[in-house]
Amino acid sequence: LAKAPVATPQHSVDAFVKVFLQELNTGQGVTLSRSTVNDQYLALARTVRQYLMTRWLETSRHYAESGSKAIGYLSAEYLLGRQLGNALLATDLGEVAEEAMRGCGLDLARLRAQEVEPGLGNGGLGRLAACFVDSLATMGIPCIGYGIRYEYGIFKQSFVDGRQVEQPDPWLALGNPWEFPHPEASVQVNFGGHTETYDDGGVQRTRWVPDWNVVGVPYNYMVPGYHNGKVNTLRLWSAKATNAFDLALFNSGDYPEAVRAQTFAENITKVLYPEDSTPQGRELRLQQQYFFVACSIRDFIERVLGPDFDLHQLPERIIFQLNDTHPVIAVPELMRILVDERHFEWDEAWQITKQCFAYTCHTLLPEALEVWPTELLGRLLPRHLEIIRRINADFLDEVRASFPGDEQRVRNMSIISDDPNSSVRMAFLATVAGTKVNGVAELHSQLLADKVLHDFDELWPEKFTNVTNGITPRRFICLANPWLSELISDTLGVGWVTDLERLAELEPYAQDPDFRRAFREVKQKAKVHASDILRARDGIELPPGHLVDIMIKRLHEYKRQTLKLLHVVSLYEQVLSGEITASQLQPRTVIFGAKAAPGYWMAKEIIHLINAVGSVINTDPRLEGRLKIAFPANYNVTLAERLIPAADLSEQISLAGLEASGTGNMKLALNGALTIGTDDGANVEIRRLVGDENFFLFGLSEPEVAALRDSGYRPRQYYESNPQLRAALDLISSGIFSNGNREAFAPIVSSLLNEDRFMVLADFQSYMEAQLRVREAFADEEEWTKKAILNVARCGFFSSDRAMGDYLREIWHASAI
Ligand code: DL6
Repeated sequence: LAKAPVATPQHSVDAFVKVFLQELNTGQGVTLSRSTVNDQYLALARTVRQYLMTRWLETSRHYAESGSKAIGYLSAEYLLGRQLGNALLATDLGEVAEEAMRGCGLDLARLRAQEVEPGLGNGGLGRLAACFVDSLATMGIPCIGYGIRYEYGIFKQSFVDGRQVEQPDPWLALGNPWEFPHPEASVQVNFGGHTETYDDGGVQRTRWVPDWNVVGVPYNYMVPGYHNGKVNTLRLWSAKATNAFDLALFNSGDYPEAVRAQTFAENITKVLYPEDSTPQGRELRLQQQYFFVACSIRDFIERVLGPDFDLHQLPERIIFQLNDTHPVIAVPELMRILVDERHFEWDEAWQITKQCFAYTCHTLLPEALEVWPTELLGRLLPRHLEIIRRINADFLDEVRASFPGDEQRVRNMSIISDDPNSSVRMAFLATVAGTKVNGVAELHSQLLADKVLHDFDELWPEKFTNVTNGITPRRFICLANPWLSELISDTLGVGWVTDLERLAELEPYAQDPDFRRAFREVKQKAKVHASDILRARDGIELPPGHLVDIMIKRLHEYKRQTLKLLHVVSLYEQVLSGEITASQLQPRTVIFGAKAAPGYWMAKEIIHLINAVGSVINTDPRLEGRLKIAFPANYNVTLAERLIPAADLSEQISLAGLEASGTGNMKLALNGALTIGTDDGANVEIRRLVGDENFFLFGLSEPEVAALRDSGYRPRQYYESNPQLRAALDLISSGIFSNGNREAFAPIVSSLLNEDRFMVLADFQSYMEAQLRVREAFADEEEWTKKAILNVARCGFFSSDRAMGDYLREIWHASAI
């Protein structure tokens, strides 16, 4: 009995209602008649939790007993999205819950809407981590996702006079039924101080003498597998002060000083850094990184494996996947534990450590490759800096042995750089330590090996590999698009949800007029649903009959929201100048969803411009309502789930060679949107799979970009030689979008004309031509539908289950148990 977990409640409406009412009464302390929507949501979540609990306990027991190798996914971000719907889907309780709530006089959809999504990530990287843990649970792979329980997630965005305003996101304020705190399993994390050597029975050893510490409290989250009875764990760490406050100071009345230590410690997990390309708030960010990996490694070694485990066998039990460079400080941490605490010889410790890590790079932007000043690293983590120096010295010896006399190469590859100031290049450390280094799409992996980490590829070509990203079909098809799911299941049966390549069986149906009609009805329902959400959430109307053209992603110059905007402004200008009549416009609504990092001034100016253009064109009667911009604020996972199914056209228009992969491109294609895109990131693979005729390609290729840059790119030439482009830019400069103020958007225009780092002007003409092809294709409803169906049928490859299969085979060498 002591071993057996509680029995799962019955899968029936009556049983569900009973548990729900119990949760309401004993969990929330209210009766149904006096309960608020929040009470009801919390009780409902706790009810569904009960159905997962036995499976969770059983899964952990099974993993522990099997002694098999686990994946430790180390990620500073998990952009989870709402949990309730996913838990209902995984347990197949959707209909039971709906009926049970109806029986209680409640509306399930209303309760689901009460959930505040955990926005513990910035964008693609964090959402990818969430997709990966979902797939691993669904595939029955032992995995612990380790991360940070930020008290405030990604900021809430609103617009004031068209400008982005950021507010904190107190996502925990109304209670969080999905987490299980375990203060008894807390871990102490040290910082600062110095190192010293000492004599240990004739052996000289080094130890770290830190001068402050905090405690990491784990909060466990369930990660339910889809219909397989497995529930994995996501363990997020929260920082607490070791000594809550100084009682003497408190008694003396100096309250602020008495709680200073507490505030200081708890700041570590207070906020998610709203940056996805440049490290900011440097010291606190490094504290966050070390904090969560130190907690995670100690947790795995001491709690999961236990004190008697022989760490020589560690590589047989764990592989830590480094999700970008944020967790890379885990490498010297494991070395420190092995050498300083467990007294392994250095070389032996290094052999073990090297087998325990693999590294995924998610960027090609040089400014996004993290470097830490040695001054800061040495002050915060003095022992780790020493360890990094030794790893580097040994590594550079290896480089010298392989390339004798090539000191330039040695300098280029050194983990510690002196240019311009002494700093540690975390991507290099990860590459040296990792068993494998992977990029996230074919082109990205190739550019990593050929350019960003070229010297390393020459030294260790076998280390470099590609795993193209994927997305979970559970959230992004089943939950987001129940109408499409139903159509697919009615056509193919239900197995496709965990075997997405089976979507290929839809291919012949592209030729079937009845299926095409059904497919269009699905799109129509999704549009109506998205329209209802936008009306209620933002007061935005989606005009019926419009082509829904969607660009949803972080606001970044390299992603080129300005190119999309220039297209809209150019169409507007063509109508104003009489070059075309409004009736010649393909009725279209362009939906933007984008947050800008609060410190990224230019990105925020671009947001302002999008809103300014929107407010003018949306109200100009000369357009006859045929062109519209919709920019709902606070784009997040929940909104993505509503918008993606409604899209006709997916904008993936980054400058070639800069988007590592993209995953929105996959979600949109799998929901039957056609892509207009450059040959960048995973677009390359999407185009290859769906076929040229079902994809609108435009723009320079990556080698063309490099050649143009080398030959001296002069954006103004494009302005001078292309009347349509000039007219569009001049219209922005005219003040028409800024109440006559000609200076309002001058910085954007001037940056495009004089620098244009991301070659918007060079790609403008090609983009406009591709949009004309879109217009023509959309006019033929049957042909367009065929293309959309083929996009769905041919994109099964982009399931995160496939991506996990690739990692398991190529990198982790682990399997389901
Ligand atoms: O791999 C997930 C995601 C890619 O799809 C995007 O292309 C890429 O921009 C994003 N990278 C980041 C990290 N930036 N940095 N460092 O968010 O990763």
